[in-house]
Parts: sequence; structure tokens; C-alpha cells
Amino acid sequence: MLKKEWPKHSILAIAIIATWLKTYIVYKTSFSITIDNLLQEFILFINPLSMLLFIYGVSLFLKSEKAKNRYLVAVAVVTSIVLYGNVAFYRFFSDFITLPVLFQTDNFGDLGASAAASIFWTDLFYFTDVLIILVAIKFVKVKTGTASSYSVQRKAYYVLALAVLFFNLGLAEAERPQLLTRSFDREMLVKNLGMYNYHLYDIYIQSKSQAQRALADGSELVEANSYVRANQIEPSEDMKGIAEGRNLIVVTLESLQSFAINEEMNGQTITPFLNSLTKDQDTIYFENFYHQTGLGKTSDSEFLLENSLYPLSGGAVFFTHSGNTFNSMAESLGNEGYSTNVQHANTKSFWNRDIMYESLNIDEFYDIESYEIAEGQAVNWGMKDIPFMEQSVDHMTEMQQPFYSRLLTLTNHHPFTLDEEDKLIDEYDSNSGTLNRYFQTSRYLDESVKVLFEELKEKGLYENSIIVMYGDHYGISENHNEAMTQYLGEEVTDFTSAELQKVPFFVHIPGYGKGDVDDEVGGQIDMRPTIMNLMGMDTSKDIQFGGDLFSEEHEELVIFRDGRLVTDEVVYAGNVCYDKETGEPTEQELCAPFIEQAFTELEYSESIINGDLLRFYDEEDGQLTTIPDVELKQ
Ligand code: GP9
Ligand code: MN
Repeated sequence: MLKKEWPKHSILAIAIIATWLKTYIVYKTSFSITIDNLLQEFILFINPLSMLLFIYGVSLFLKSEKAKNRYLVAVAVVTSIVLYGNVAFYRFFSDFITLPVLFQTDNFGDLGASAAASIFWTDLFYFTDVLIILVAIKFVKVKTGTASSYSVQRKAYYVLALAVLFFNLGLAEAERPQLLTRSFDREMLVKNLGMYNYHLYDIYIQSKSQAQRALADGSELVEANSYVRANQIEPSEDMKGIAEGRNLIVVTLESLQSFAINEEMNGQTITPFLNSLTKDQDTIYFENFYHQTGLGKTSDSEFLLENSLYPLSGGAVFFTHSGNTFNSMAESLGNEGYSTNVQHANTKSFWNRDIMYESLNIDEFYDIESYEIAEGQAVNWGMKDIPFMEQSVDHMTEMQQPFYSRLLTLTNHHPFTLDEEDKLIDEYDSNSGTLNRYFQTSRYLDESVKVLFEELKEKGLYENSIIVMYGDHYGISENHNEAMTQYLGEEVTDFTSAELQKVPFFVHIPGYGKGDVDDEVGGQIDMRPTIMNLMGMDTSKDIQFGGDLFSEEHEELVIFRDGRLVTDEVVYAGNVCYDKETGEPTEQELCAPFIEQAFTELEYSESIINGDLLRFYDEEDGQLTTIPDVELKQ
């Protein structure tokens, strides 16, 4: 009996479908990928397809059936290994593989040991598609036709593959705007782009930064260093070492902008506790303090805090340069005998923190796994700030002292949703639900800070600590200008928008007694030098762009990541120079020198990051280390 003949490209089709479905099943069974709605589930389902179409499709260019089949099997094996590698890695690290992880030698020991421990014979399941293809090759008899229309078929095939890719990307963009430019989180990338596309993207991002790194030599550092030295200021003598030896607690106030501080919304106080701190004798509150973050949002603010370098103009430096050498505040405090950690009740891979924190030499990361989230204790992005504060202080009681502990809050995050019982004030009444709810979540955040202070006192940690708090970035974007105009009672111009980038900065030193509201114009770049001087640490040899806010010499110039700038006299925004006092446009010449300086400073900072230049620098003696024939001019 004649065997039934299958259409010409049946094996190719079988291969694509088998690997596609297997991948989806593996997503569902071997990773915990959070799916919030049907669209996300659909994206997850289709996301392996585009890449599989592309790579399996290459077989169409091969001449003989034998070569085609071999190629299909090879692709199935390679993609299975990639997928399975991730599964084995995930079992141990609850994360997807990224290139830096493979190249960080510290990780290798762990990797080998844990890989062995997490392999089971049932894992052969992950190779089911290879088996299916082998069986198909053996038993499916395909038609052998003429090759005449091949190129047309191939074209049509690749048009289809492209269409699937763009369809996928379009859905991903709708679901997660700016996914590719900002990266966010590996889970989000895998969820939206698919495992295979994610790896390509990862290779692209990592090789781009590796190439820049390879091309750099220490000589670029010479220039950057002379710029830093020329602009270096003497930190304040009065404040030097005032908190030496104490625990350092830095709280990141999610999305909190200064317009909420000491203000009311429809007669209701937005941040009563923080307001009381601005009048407190142990607190210095900086009212003219600006965020300087870019696309990396919270992570950029962490970067500024730890390094006093500017984040990148494109992408999140936490993602693109997590393998760099840095001289972080955590590292310096660690050298002084501090135990260092970050506490944040979110997935550890968000903003690539788990990898970046290793480069920043942060000893420990208390991520979501370190928290017990009881019924009703989660809202919006995750754990509510109040139980977060309580449990974080519990962790502190276990820490080796002195410690440097950073707390990243989360509730006051877009879309600013709250449970009924946590709404301590009413909503606002503008046309923007976002702004209306923002006041309520800010109020909740304020309450959580109060809880933090109470808990620290109760646990006996308060007196011997210093608490620094800063707003990480804006919460209300320019999309809500109309609503903001209503709230502020004045039109939001480019000038106002720039001024709205003010975020609160608090330095609270129990027992200090000389607290005040400081009007010094400064930004997040100044946090590291300011804090380190308080901790009694010398930063005179460090490569940093900020200066101590308490110093008489501090320069009142804040450079935004997008090139806007603010001084004590002018604001430069939307290519217009404004008088800071009146908000009216003024002569461009008044801004010109600062524009120039901003450009230079951002360039130097960027070259340090792109070239990974700090690997050539020894901050102990301020000398270039690995290039003997280049000397630093001091
Ligand atoms: C996520 C939190 C918020 O872990 O830091 O990130 P954001 O979107 O504000 O950068
Ligand atoms: Mn944030």
C-alpha cells in the first residue's frame, strides 16, 4: 500500500508547532510568570513563534531534504538547551539567564553546583520536540516537488515571520510601553518578547556595552578626572563625621514630589508626618532639591545615590552596565566595617537589581522572598509600605551593626491604587484619576514613614542611626498638566514642569538639635558626597560629580538627565532660559555657560560608564592603575 504523501514542508511545520507548544507548556509549568489578564496570556502564548519562524525557516534555503532535516533537528536541540538551561537556572535563582551572570566569575561556582543538583531524568521532557521531529523525519513522507517557485515561497514565508514579529512587538508595546528602551525586568521581557527573543535582546545589549568597554582605555579617564578635580569642593567641616559610626538608613520615597510637602489638597494635609519633620530640630529638609533620573527611574536614583555619577541618556544603567566596576557608597561603608543591604519587597530581578547590587558591593538584598505578605497586605505593585516598614525594621534588629540599610518603598507608584481602609484622605477632583489618587497614596506613604520612625524607636535602633530620605523621581508626568494646572492654580509651562522635578530630601540626625529648612539648590548627584561627609568618610579621591550640600562651596547647579538645568538664578528648559524668581524668559546668555558645563559633565559621566573606566582607577591613591604610561594630572 502506498503511504499517504504529506505536503512539502510538513516537517518544518511540525518542528515549529512542536517547539512552540513545548515552549508555552514550559513557561506555564517551569517558571512562575505572573499573568494579570487575558492579553498577557495571549502574548505569552504567541511570543515564541516569531523567532521560531525565523530560525527554523532558514531550512528553506537548504538544498537537500537530508540537510534540511538535520538543520531542523539541530535548531530543536539548541533551542531546547537554551530553554532547559533557563529552567535549571530558574530552579535555583528564580531568574532567567543573562549574559553577565555567566561571565561573573563569582557566580560560576554556584552555577556548577546548583546545575548538577537541579537536573532530573524527567527533564528529558524539555527535549520532546526534538523527539517529535526525529519521529516525523522517519515516518512522514513528504512530496518532493520542483524547486521553481521556491524563492517566492521563501519570500512569503519571511513576510509572514516579520508580520508575526511586529504583531508581537506591537502587543508588547501596548501592554508595556517602552519595554525595549527601558528593559525593566527580565520576567517582563520574557513575558512580552518570549524566551528566544529575550536572549537575542540580551546579547545585543550586553555586546554593545562590551564593545564600548573594549574600545576604551584609561586615557579618557585622565580628562574626566581633571574635570572632577577642578570642580571639587571642600566638604563642610561642621557636619563632618556628625553621624560617624551610626547606622545609616536611606529611604527611597517612591514617586514623591516636593509639591506634596507642606501643602494641602482641598483642605487636607497630604504629608503630615514629613511636614512635621521639616520643622523638627533634628532634621535638615532641602526644599530646592531635584531628581536627576532618566529612563531607569528608581534604579537611576539608586545609581546616583551610590555613585554620584549621572545615569545614562538611553536605557537603564542597572541593565546595561551591571558588570562595571563602581566605587559605591556601599563599598566604601563596607570597607569601614558596615554591613550593607537593600530592602525592597519586589522581585529581585526588577531593574536587574540582583546583578547590579553585586557590582555595587551590597552585601545582602532582602527582596520579596524576605517578607511575609499576609492577606490584605498587598496592593498595586506589591507589599504595602506599612507592613514593609515593620518587617524591614525587624530585619534590622538581626543585622550586624553598624549597618547601611536602604529601604525602597512601593505603594506610591503609578497607578496609585489603594485599598479602601488605607485611604486616609479623599481623592482630588481633577480630570486626572492619576493625580486624584496620587494624593491618597502619598498620604499613605507618609504614614508608613511615621511607622518606620516609631518602629525604630521601639526596637531601640533610632538613637544610634541617621535617617536619610529622598523622593526618587516624579510621580505625575506632563500628561497630567491640565490637572496640575488646576491643583497649582497656575498654568504649567516648561518652567513650571522643570520646577516640578523637585523631590524632597531629608537628613534626620537624632540628637542633632539644629535642624532647619535649607534652600540650597541641589540634586540627587549630591547625596553621596553629603552623606559620606556626615559619616566621616573622605571622598576627596573619589570620582564623583556631586558635592556636599552643607558645604559653603557647594555649586548651585542641578543638571537634569535630559539636559535641562536649574541654578539658584535660572532655569533652562525647552531651550528657553527662565529667571528662577519670576518664571519669565530671560536672556539666553545667562544660561549659556551652564548649558556648556552641563553638556561636558554629562559627557564625562557617560564616558566613565560606557568605557567602564573606574576599573582603571584606584580610589585609595587617586591613580590610574592598569596603564603605566598614562599619568593622572591632579
Ligand atoms: C520597582 C520599583 C519601582 O521595584 O523600584 O520602579 P519604578 O517604576 O519607580 O522605577
Ligand atoms: Mn520609583
